[in-house]
Amino acid sequence: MMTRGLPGSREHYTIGETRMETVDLRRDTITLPDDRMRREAFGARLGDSVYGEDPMHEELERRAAECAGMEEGLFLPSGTMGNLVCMRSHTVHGDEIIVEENAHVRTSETGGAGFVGGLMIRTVRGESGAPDPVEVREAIRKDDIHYPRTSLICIETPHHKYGGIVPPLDLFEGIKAVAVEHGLPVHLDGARIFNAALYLGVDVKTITRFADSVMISLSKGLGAPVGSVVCGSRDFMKRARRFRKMLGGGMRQTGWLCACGMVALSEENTARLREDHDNALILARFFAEHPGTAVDLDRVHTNYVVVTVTRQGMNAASFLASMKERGVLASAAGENTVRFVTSKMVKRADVERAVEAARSVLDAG
Ligand code: TLP
Repeated sequence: MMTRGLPGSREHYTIGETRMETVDLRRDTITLPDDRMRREAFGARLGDSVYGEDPMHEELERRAAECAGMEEGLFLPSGTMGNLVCMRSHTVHGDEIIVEENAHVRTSETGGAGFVGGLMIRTVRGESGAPDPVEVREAIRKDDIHYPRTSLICIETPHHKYGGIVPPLDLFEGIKAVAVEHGLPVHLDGARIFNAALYLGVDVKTITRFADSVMISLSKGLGAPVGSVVCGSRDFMKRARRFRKMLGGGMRQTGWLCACGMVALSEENTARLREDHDNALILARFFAEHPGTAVDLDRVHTNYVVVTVTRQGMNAASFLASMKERGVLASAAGENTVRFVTSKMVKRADVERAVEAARSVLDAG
């Protein structure tokens, strides 16, 4: 049975007399601010950030720009708004943008690029997380009165829909070269770019050098309660700042949130993501070895594990329901596919409990 815990605490479930915390492996957006974030947030000096008067807001934007190796940063309430502000700031109404077919900006942002941005989306498929640069080149419109104008190329890392995989950097390099050749900018959805950097063993700047703007989420694996930052050149940011305001993203006393964002971007906090990757590998290896499930270990790059349920008579829904009865939550990613996402809300002991729960579900007669 599931019972609600105290505000800010994790859900609990009970088996007989034993009360245990739920192991929540559905998403990394469930992360709660830690003690350090809470302390820094309540200690922050505040001001009206729309007028540049909130000290912590200014500091966070500077720090984000430094991480991305770009001129300026901008704090926004969400990644969705960050991507939209960037897409719109690079383009004008009626333009076309080139996007990987399953990119988050196309599949999961409520069609904002079209509805709000007035943009057409042209897709190119790239199972390794990014399309082949040759296909990107072919997708760029010729100068013809019948066609919309291609004005932006979007890339994403890690790729959410493909299970947190990190596309090889040489694909980004090739796409950037095509973009330069055609005088087009590149926007990078780097919601989890610190996970990508960790996987590649490089710093964030090594990835962002193939982009003209980047969106980085603070509220996923990095654990801040709210917010994202976008970074780019000074000129670009001038336009982005106007679009943020237009979309209602001028949030006044943001210092509380930005103080959490500063902790999120600290070296200690970004380095902690390694625990999430290690925990994901423990889960992945179990499911790869168990005869009732399959995992492509070559596609476990970050904190996501995509598992195919192959056991006779079981599908994603029935597997997840049995896991839930044992206090472990994950998400369906298809008829027979489930997704586990590790985060700082899930410790090593929780991962071991999840493995035991899965073993008992899969081995049950
Ligand atoms: N992804 C969410 C859902 O929207 C699917 C999640 O649960 O992970 N880019 C990428 C790659 C993302 O995964 C997300 C969020 C966003 C952008 C949007 O960020 P928010 O949720 O802050 O608007």
